[in-house]
Amino acid sequence: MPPWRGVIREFREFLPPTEEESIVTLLEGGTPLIRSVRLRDWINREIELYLKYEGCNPTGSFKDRGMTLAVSQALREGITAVICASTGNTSASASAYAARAGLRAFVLIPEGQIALGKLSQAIMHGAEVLQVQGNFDEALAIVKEVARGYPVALVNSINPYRLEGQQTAAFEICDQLGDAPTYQSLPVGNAGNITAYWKGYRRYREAGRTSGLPILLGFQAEGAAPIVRGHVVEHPETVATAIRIGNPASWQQAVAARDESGGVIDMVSDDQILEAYQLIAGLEGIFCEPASASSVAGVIKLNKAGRFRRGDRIVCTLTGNGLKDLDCALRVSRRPATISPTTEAVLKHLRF
Ligand code: AN7
Repeated sequence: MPPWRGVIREFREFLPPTEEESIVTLLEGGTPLIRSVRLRDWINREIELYLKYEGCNPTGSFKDRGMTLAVSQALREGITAVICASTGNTSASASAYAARAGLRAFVLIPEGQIALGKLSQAIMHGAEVLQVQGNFDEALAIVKEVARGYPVALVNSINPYRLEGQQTAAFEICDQLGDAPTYQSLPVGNAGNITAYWKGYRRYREAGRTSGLPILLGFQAEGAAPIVRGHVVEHPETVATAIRIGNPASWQQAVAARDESGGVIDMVSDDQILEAYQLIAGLEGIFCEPASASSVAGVIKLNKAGRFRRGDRIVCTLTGNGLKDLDCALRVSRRPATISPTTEAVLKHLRF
């Protein structure tokens, strides 16, 4: 097999054209679709469960799929700076792709509310990071205004190139499974990704690459569930900081995608998210971040309500890498024992 060339080159026929010289890529995409056995057995032995591990992207999240298109487009238009508001992953991705392209990056993040791994990424890639004393929704409103008046490309998912690129995860899942799954489960924050997946599944179906479409399942955190509750949440709160969003930019598109697919957007509690987070790591050897685990937490919730039938193929997308948020991992885990440097002390702990 030839080496992977990044999503713009791999899926050229399905994406807006980009000339070779303006492609900015870190060879994103091509992430594994891992068949779950132990977690599947824990949930329901009659279903098929697959985990699309987007934490394997170059900056550790699915955002890279859209950022390669958005930053390539900015370069093509001769724009020399990008800007975004972010709960963390968008800022990490925008900073990395801007560094690669030689563009300036400005990122606005809610103060004290993003995982340290993501903040470290933005800083390391040389972005100008501004911590806003407010939440993501407030930061997004500001960057939209700035981008309207100044020569800077807005690279949040309201930039249409972002969603074009993020469709490629759906393409890959269809290629990996040989057809569309029965269900596609995703975390929902700003609601761009679920919108992009639906676009991608539809596009592949129209091109005759699949025989049908999946039913979409989207999950918000209970403390940040505007779509489920039907109103803006002024003060969103959740352990899953990536989806701590009270007024999603792609709200209407996500609702349309949900309805067209015959699916649901539901919510899961922080406890359910953290349970799934630990199960995925402990039963499958896959470390994802808390927000990502909401896709599995939601499937566990719906399974208990009797939603699934024998043979259903369910894909849960694990949107980001667990290494980004080590504080959370250590908070929910037992600390290792400290022992004296003797075989005897080790054996005492092994309890054979
Ligand atoms: C790991 O980085 O909004 O519903 O600013 O980082 O498309 O917003 C991140 C969102 C899911 C939700 N999982 O996706 C940001 C940001 C992870 C995320 C989502 C995000 P959308």
